[in-house]
Amino acid sequence: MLEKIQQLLAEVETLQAHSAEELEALRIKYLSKKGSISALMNDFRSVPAEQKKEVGIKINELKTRAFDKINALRAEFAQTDSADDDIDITRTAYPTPLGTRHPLTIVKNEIVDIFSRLGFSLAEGPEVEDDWHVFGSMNFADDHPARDMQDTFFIEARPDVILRTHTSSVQSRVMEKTQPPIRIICPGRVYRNEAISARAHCFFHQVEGLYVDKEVSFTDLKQVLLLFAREMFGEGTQIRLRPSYFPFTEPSAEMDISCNICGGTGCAFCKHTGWVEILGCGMVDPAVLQLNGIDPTKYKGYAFGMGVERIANLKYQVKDLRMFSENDMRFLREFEAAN
Ligand code: 2NM
Repeated sequence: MLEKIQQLLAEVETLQAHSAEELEALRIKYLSKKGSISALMNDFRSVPAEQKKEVGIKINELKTRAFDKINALRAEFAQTDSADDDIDITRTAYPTPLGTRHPLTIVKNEIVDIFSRLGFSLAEGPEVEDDWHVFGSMNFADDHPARDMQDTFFIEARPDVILRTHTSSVQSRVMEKTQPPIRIICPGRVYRNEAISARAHCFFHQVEGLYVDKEVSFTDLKQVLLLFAREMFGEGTQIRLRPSYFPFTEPSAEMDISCNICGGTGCAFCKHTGWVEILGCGMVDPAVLQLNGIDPTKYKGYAFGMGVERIANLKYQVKDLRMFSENDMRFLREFEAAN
């Protein structure tokens, strides 16, 4: 019996395993209920009484050694395993997939591209603005409701620091330092203090255009906008202009396009009118030219502004405006092919 224990002790000292399976086989061979150490325990009953103490101590020693040895081998495996974790051999060899452009960026780029082809150049400016460039220079009366805290984000204790509510502030900044001809297209994010819902958000994106020169007419405006509508929504697109009011233009108009979902026959999207509104426009009020350092007796201008979300909705029928700012990958991946 003592010989058998001695032999197993020697065996245990030299154990080696090259895989988790081999290690498990060793555990079963030595330590399981049917293993060789358990077998020794069974034989223990037949050991003569005077030898029981010595044999008992030896079996326990063997059991501890076997246990420690197998645990030590397992620890070695755990270490080499975690080093291997850095290399995932199941991973594809192809390059990491490219990201996609945001739908609003795709639409904004398309709008800017169309106007660039008509000779408009890109102008951008700050989102954090002052009262003058957003309201004062744009002919907003001192008591105009847009100046109200209800509509505009103010910085506490700094009444002259606001978030722009339209990108006209960029056009003011260009006019105050450039003399005509001016032909610019101004895309950017704007902010309004509104409760967030499926139809409104506290920020959205605009593209505004401005053309100032010696001879600029409402007819020019109409023709440029017709061309834009057809480039954006297709050759068959019709436009119509309805009289409107803006503080910075006179006369002012809102432009509809024939509904590009039903083709003008009437559907839920166009509320069965066959037309959908896409932008506001007008002849720049001479007072605005004057306020921005341009002589209104020499120059005239037209301007227009549109919401990028609105155009994107028309192109992609996005039901909830919040989709544009939540960055849900399932939504964004829909536009993989669009750019
Ligand atoms: C709109 C509608 C109509 C506009 C006017 C000007 C400026 F700088 F000339 F005064 N910029 N943008 C304008 C005119 C914007 O957005 C719906």
